[in-house]
Amino acid sequence: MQKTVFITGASSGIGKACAEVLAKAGYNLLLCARRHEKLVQLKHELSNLYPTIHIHTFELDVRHAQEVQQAITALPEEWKKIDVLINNAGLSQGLDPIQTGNIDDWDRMIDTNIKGFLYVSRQVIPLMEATGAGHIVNLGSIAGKEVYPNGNVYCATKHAVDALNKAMRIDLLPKGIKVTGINPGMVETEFSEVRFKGDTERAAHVYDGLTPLSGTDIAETILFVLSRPAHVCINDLLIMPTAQANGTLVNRK
Ligand code: NDP
Ligand code: 8X3
Repeated sequence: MQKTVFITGASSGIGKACAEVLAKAGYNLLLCARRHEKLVQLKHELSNLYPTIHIHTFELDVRHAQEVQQAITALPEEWKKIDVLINNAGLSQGLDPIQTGNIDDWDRMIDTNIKGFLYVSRQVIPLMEATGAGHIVNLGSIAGKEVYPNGNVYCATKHAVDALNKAMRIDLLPKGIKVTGINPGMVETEFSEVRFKGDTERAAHVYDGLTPLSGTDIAETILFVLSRPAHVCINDLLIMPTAQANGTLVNRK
């Protein structure tokens, strides 16, 4: 039977790549993001490529608890059987020392990466519970394992994801729901452009002299994780470009 994956933040980067890779693998796709027009375009492309799968898209800002609750409650019944949740929506804003940090940036990161992640999980887990199975994949980061200069609040949000990933695994143990943390190093997506608020030149320099990971690298890893047998759960994965040793050390040519 075809499985359904719900991907948050599927309009670009890792989330979009997950949609592409999992569509090819035969999953039905439930996709959300704020930029709904991008999801509509993606649906169009993937439906043409893979006519046997079903795709449902909706606009959602994960920062608003009530909006999340209403959107998921309002899903057509056939879309409430969710086999896999990929908690991917997230962002970084700014790269400043804590003493001069921008409080709006902090709020945006905390509201999206921690609170939004929790709001979506809170609505989806009971749906999985009802079916007695499921797999939740949480996008953490190397920033959730280490702290790097000026990463302060972004790193804190990803450390929270790391803690909640472990917490979910404990709480959901009796429910037969798998929980996996995927923690990438540098992945070239819209991430740096968003961090630097549209400064494309600054964003492009992040990857100077090295080959970063691509969204597809992460999506293919997630497909591997999802395709393990029922008795196997990959709990936590750290995945880096070969040219990156840790949160601060990269080898640029
Ligand atoms: P992108 O900026 O390319 O994608 C981020 C996605 O999140 C977009 O689809 C965006 O959609 C969505 N999103 C952001 N805010 C919200 C919101 N409030 N509500 C709903 N959706 C939202 O970056 P990445 O693909 O790189 O990031 C995906 C995840 O991977 C993030 O959690 C990030 O922290 C993590 N990560 C990224 C790494 C990297 O180096 N790129 C490394 C490690 C982890 P829209 O704007 O349309 O709402
Ligand atoms: C994104 C990777 O190194 O910018 O989480 O924190 S990093």
